[in-house]
Amino acid sequence: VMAEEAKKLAAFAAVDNHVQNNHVVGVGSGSTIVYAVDRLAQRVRQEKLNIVCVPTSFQARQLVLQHGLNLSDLDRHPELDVAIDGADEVDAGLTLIKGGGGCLTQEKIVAGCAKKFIVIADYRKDSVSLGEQWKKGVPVEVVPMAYVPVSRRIERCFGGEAVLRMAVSKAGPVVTDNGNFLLDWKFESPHNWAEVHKDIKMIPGVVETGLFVGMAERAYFGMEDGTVRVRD
Ligand code: DER
Repeated sequence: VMAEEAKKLAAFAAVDNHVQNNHVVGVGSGSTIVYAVDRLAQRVRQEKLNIVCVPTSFQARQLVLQHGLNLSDLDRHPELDVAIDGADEVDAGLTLIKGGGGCLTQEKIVAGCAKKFIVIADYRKDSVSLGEQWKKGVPVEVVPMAYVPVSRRIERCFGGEAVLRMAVSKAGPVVTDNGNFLLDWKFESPHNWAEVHKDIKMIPGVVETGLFVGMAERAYFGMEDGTVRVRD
Protein backbone atom coordinates (compact mmCIF):
# COMPACT_ATOMS: atom_id res chain seq x y z
CA VAL A 1 0.00 0.00 0.00
CA MET A 2 1.03 3.61 -0.44
CA ALA A 3 2.33 5.59 2.52
CA GLU A 4 -0.98 7.43 2.98
CA GLU A 5 -2.89 4.16 3.30
CA ALA A 6 -0.21 2.91 5.69
CA LYS A 7 -0.70 6.02 7.85
CA LYS A 8 -4.44 5.33 7.93
CA LEU A 9 -3.90 1.70 8.99
CA ALA A 10 -1.68 2.76 11.89
CA ALA A 11 -4.03 5.55 12.93
CA PHE A 12 -7.12 3.35 12.95
CA ALA A 13 -5.36 0.59 14.89
CA ALA A 14 -4.22 3.05 17.57
CA VAL A 15 -7.62 4.74 17.96
CA ASP A 16 -9.47 1.43 18.02
CA ASN A 17 -7.10 -0.15 20.54
CA HIS A 18 -6.61 2.76 22.95
CA VAL A 19 -9.57 5.16 22.96
CA GLN A 20 -12.54 4.37 25.18
CA ASN A 21 -15.71 6.14 26.32
CA ASN A 22 -15.17 9.13 28.65
CA HIS A 23 -11.51 9.37 27.62
CA VAL A 24 -9.48 12.56 27.48
CA VAL A 25 -7.43 12.24 24.27
CA GLY A 26 -4.31 14.19 23.32
CA VAL A 27 -4.36 14.92 19.59
CA GLY A 28 -0.98 15.27 17.90
CA SER A 29 0.04 17.25 14.83
CA GLY A 30 1.09 16.45 11.28
CA SER A 31 -0.47 14.41 8.50
CA THR A 32 -0.84 10.94 10.07
CA ILE A 33 -2.94 12.28 12.94
CA VAL A 34 -5.58 13.45 10.42
CA TYR A 35 -6.56 9.80 9.91
CA ALA A 36 -6.75 9.30 13.67
CA VAL A 37 -9.08 12.29 14.06
CA ASP A 38 -11.22 10.95 11.20
CA ARG A 39 -11.50 7.65 13.06
CA LEU A 40 -12.22 9.36 16.39
CA ALA A 41 -15.09 11.29 14.81
CA GLN A 42 -16.40 8.13 13.14
CA ARG A 43 -16.37 6.21 16.44
CA VAL A 44 -17.98 9.11 18.34
CA ARG A 45 -20.82 9.06 15.83
CA GLN A 46 -21.20 5.28 15.59
CA GLU A 47 -20.65 4.38 19.24
CA LYS A 48 -21.96 7.60 20.79
CA LEU A 49 -18.56 7.92 22.49
CA ASN A 50 -18.16 10.76 24.97
CA ILE A 51 -14.56 12.01 24.65
CA VAL A 52 -12.73 15.33 24.88
CA CYS A 53 -9.66 16.24 22.84
CA VAL A 54 -6.62 18.28 23.88
CA PRO A 55 -4.77 19.59 20.79
CA THR A 56 -0.99 20.03 20.37
CA SER A 57 -1.01 22.88 17.82
CA PHE A 58 -3.21 25.32 15.95
CA GLN A 59 -3.44 22.62 13.29
CA ALA A 60 -4.66 19.99 15.76
CA ARG A 61 -7.13 22.47 17.26
CA GLN A 62 -8.58 23.14 13.81
CA LEU A 63 -8.85 19.39 13.16
CA VAL A 64 -10.77 18.87 16.43
CA LEU A 65 -13.14 21.75 15.71
CA GLN A 66 -13.66 20.80 12.04
CA HIS A 67 -14.62 17.26 13.08
CA GLY A 68 -17.08 18.52 15.72
CA LEU A 69 -15.14 16.84 18.53
CA ASN A 70 -15.15 18.27 22.05
CA LEU A 71 -12.23 20.66 22.46
CA SER A 72 -10.51 20.86 25.82
CA ASP A 73 -7.17 21.96 27.28
CA LEU A 74 -4.67 21.19 30.04
CA ASP A 75 -6.31 23.67 32.40
CA ARG A 76 -9.43 21.53 32.45
CA HIS A 77 -7.65 18.18 31.92
CA PRO A 78 -4.04 18.26 33.17
CA GLU A 79 -4.02 14.44 33.02
CA LEU A 80 -5.02 12.64 29.83
CA ASP A 81 -5.94 9.00 29.35
CA VAL A 82 -4.08 8.71 26.06
CA ALA A 83 -2.13 10.89 23.64
CA ILE A 84 -1.81 9.86 20.00
CA ASP A 85 0.77 11.49 17.71
CA GLY A 86 2.96 10.94 14.70
CA ALA A 87 6.72 10.87 14.50
CA ASP A 88 9.42 11.67 11.97
CA GLU A 89 11.39 8.58 12.96
CA VAL A 90 11.19 5.84 15.61
CA ASP A 91 14.20 3.76 16.68
CA ALA A 92 14.33 0.22 18.09
CA GLY A 93 14.10 1.56 21.65
CA LEU A 94 11.06 3.75 20.88
CA THR A 95 13.10 6.95 20.95
CA LEU A 96 11.46 9.41 18.56
CA ILE A 97 12.48 12.31 16.43
CA LYS A 98 9.53 14.69 16.26
CA GLY A 99 9.10 18.27 15.12
CA GLY A 100 9.18 17.88 11.36
CA GLY A 101 5.94 19.85 11.46
CA GLY A 102 7.32 22.30 14.00
CA CYS A 103 4.91 21.38 16.81
CA LEU A 104 7.26 19.45 19.08
CA THR A 105 6.94 21.62 22.21
CA GLN A 106 3.19 21.36 22.78
CA GLU A 107 3.31 17.76 21.54
CA LYS A 108 5.85 16.85 24.21
CA ILE A 109 3.89 18.69 26.92
CA VAL A 110 0.67 16.84 26.04
CA ALA A 111 2.44 13.50 25.62
CA GLY A 112 3.98 14.00 29.06
CA CYS A 113 0.53 14.58 30.60
CA ALA A 114 -0.92 11.34 29.20
CA LYS A 115 -1.09 8.00 30.97
CA LYS A 116 -0.28 6.39 27.63
CA PHE A 117 1.56 7.99 24.68
CA ILE A 118 0.91 6.13 21.44
CA VAL A 119 2.81 6.80 18.20
CA ILE A 120 1.34 6.25 14.73
CA ALA A 121 3.44 6.20 11.59
CA ASP A 122 3.95 4.64 8.19
CA TYR A 123 6.78 2.22 7.41
CA ARG A 124 9.12 5.04 6.38
CA LYS A 125 9.50 6.07 10.02
CA ASP A 126 10.33 2.57 11.27
CA SER A 127 14.13 2.53 11.87
CA VAL A 128 16.62 0.64 14.00
CA SER A 129 18.56 3.80 14.86
CA LEU A 130 17.79 7.49 14.36
CA GLY A 131 19.09 9.03 11.18
CA GLU A 132 18.70 5.93 9.03
CA GLN A 133 15.73 7.29 7.12
CA TRP A 134 15.03 10.77 8.56
CA LYS A 135 17.69 13.12 7.13
CA LYS A 136 16.40 16.50 8.30
CA GLY A 137 17.96 16.28 11.75
CA VAL A 138 16.60 16.86 15.25
CA PRO A 139 14.36 19.94 15.55
CA VAL A 140 15.17 22.26 18.48
CA GLU A 141 12.78 25.06 19.44
CA VAL A 142 14.67 28.18 20.54
CA VAL A 143 13.87 31.68 21.78
CA PRO A 144 14.43 33.86 18.70
CA MET A 145 17.02 36.19 20.28
CA ALA A 146 19.24 33.22 21.10
CA TYR A 147 19.22 31.14 17.94
CA VAL A 148 22.78 32.03 16.86
CA PRO A 149 24.56 31.25 20.16
CA VAL A 150 22.45 28.12 20.60
CA SER A 151 23.27 26.93 17.08
CA ARG A 152 27.00 27.55 17.62
CA ARG A 153 26.96 25.77 20.99
CA ILE A 154 25.22 22.69 19.56
CA GLU A 155 27.67 22.49 16.66
CA ARG A 156 30.68 22.96 18.94
CA CYS A 157 29.56 20.42 21.55
CA PHE A 158 27.87 17.76 19.44
CA GLY A 159 29.12 18.28 15.87
CA GLY A 160 27.06 18.43 12.74
CA GLU A 161 25.15 21.54 11.71
CA ALA A 162 22.24 23.31 13.42
CA VAL A 163 20.35 25.22 10.74
CA LEU A 164 17.66 27.86 11.25
CA ARG A 165 14.43 26.60 9.64
CA MET A 166 13.32 29.12 7.03
CA ALA A 167 9.66 29.48 6.04
CA VAL A 168 8.43 28.71 2.53
CA SER A 169 5.11 30.59 2.48
CA LYS A 170 6.39 33.50 4.54
CA ALA A 171 9.52 35.59 4.31
CA GLY A 172 12.08 34.80 6.99
CA PRO A 173 12.28 31.99 9.58
CA VAL A 174 9.46 29.61 10.56
CA VAL A 175 7.75 30.93 13.72
CA THR A 176 6.23 28.21 15.91
CA ASP A 177 2.77 28.27 17.56
CA ASN A 178 4.64 29.50 20.64
CA GLY A 179 6.35 32.40 18.81
CA ASN A 180 9.77 30.79 18.67
CA PHE A 181 12.29 29.75 16.01
CA LEU A 182 13.40 26.24 15.08
CA LEU A 183 16.89 24.87 14.51
CA ASP A 184 17.28 21.58 12.66
CA TRP A 185 20.34 19.85 14.07
CA LYS A 186 21.78 17.62 11.37
CA PHE A 187 23.78 15.24 13.56
CA GLU A 188 26.63 13.25 12.00
CA SER A 189 26.73 10.12 14.15
CA PRO A 190 24.62 8.13 16.60
CA HIS A 191 24.44 9.63 20.08
CA ASN A 192 23.24 8.67 23.53
CA TRP A 193 19.93 10.36 22.84
CA ALA A 194 18.91 10.66 26.49
CA GLU A 195 22.17 12.44 27.29
CA VAL A 196 22.27 14.68 24.25
CA HIS A 197 18.64 15.68 24.78
CA LYS A 198 19.36 16.76 28.36
CA ASP A 199 22.55 18.59 27.35
CA ILE A 200 20.81 20.51 24.57
CA LYS A 201 17.80 21.27 26.76
CA MET A 202 20.13 22.93 29.31
CA ILE A 203 21.54 25.43 26.81
CA PRO A 204 20.09 28.86 27.70
CA GLY A 205 17.53 29.78 25.04
CA VAL A 206 16.47 26.24 24.20
CA VAL A 207 12.75 25.69 24.72
CA GLU A 208 12.51 21.99 23.73
CA THR A 209 14.14 19.33 21.56
CA GLY A 210 12.44 16.95 19.14
CA LEU A 211 14.01 13.96 20.92
CA PHE A 212 11.25 12.05 22.78
CA VAL A 213 13.18 9.63 24.98
CA GLY A 214 11.40 7.05 27.12
CA MET A 215 7.99 8.62 26.48
CA ALA A 216 6.24 6.40 23.95
CA GLU A 217 4.48 3.33 25.26
CA ARG A 218 3.84 1.81 21.84
CA ALA A 219 4.25 2.56 18.15
CA TYR A 220 1.94 1.38 15.37
CA PHE A 221 3.51 1.22 11.90
CA GLY A 222 1.36 0.83 8.79
CA MET A 223 3.41 -1.44 6.55
CA GLU A 224 3.69 -1.64 2.74
CA ASP A 225 1.99 -5.04 2.70
CA GLY A 226 -1.08 -3.64 4.39
CA THR A 227 -0.32 -5.08 7.82
CA VAL A 228 0.26 -3.11 11.02
CA ARG A 229 3.47 -3.66 12.99
CA VAL A 230 3.45 -2.90 16.71
CA ARG A 231 6.56 -1.95 18.70
CA ASP A 232 6.42 -1.79 22.51
O1 DER B 1 6.00 17.55 13.68
C1 DER B 1 5.65 16.56 14.32
O2 DER B 1 6.12 16.26 15.44
C2 DER B 1 4.72 15.58 13.66
O3 DER B 1 4.03 14.82 14.61
C3 DER B 1 5.61 14.67 12.82
O4 DER B 1 6.58 14.16 13.66
C4 DER B 1 4.85 13.58 12.15
O5 DER B 1 4.23 14.17 11.06
P1 DER B 1 3.64 13.26 9.88
O6 DER B 1 2.58 12.42 10.52
O7 DER B 1 3.09 14.25 8.90
O8 DER B 1 4.79 12.46 9.34
